Amino acid sequence: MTTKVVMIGPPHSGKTTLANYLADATDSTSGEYHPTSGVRILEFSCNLPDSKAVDIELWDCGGNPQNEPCWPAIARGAAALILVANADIPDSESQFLEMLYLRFAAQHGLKESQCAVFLNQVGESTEKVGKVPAMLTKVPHEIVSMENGSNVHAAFCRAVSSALTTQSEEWKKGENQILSVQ
Ligand SMILES: Nc1nc2c(ncn2[C@@H]2O[C@H](COP(=O)(O)OP(=O)(O)OP(=O)(O)O)[C@@H](O)[C@H]2O)c(=O)[nH]1
Ligand SMILES: [Mg+2]
Repeated sequence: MTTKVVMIGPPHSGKTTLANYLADATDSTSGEYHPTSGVRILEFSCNLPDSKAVDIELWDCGGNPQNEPCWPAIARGAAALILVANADIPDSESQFLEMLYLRFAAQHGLKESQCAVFLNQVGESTEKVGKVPAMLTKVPHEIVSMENGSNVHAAFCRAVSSALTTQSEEWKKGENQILSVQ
């Protein structure tokens, strides 16, 4: 079974760069900015901490709000949501992140533990880390940096592992509820 993971966040926050890196795509180092129009889907496999390999379908969404008409279709059936933000979280991005969380997680029944905020530290690591928006304080968040490489893979695997654990707990709860009314 393939696990659908949706990655979204403000434009230019580094989603495509991170997604290419995770999928080992060859064009990950060009450095040029090409805004993602709509969504790109990358497929790869991920080794979870319990050594289980999981097939991933990573939906790298363009952060431009003009893509909004596609959001419900993109969100449908996702097991995990990764919000990517610039590590300093400018005020202008805070509300946008909260809105994305509502649209992609809350409205589709994803629990906090099925979501993650990646605070992407671009360039030198002296950049100040901003305050996580109020609505997202209970969502696990991690500082990620392409500059120091390997923590991106580890953060991604942790997010997927947590999402899948929660998903199977929710399924079990649902089954038990059905059995209890029969
Ligand atoms: N040096 C460096 N540059 C980065 C890093 N992450 C992103 N960039 C650069 O920042 C720019 C934007 O990155 P993208 O990954 O295309 O941003 P995006 O979030 O996919 O943007 P949209 O598709 O418009 O939503 C590109 O020029 C990248 O090369 C990083 O970790 N280090
Ligand atoms: Mg992009």
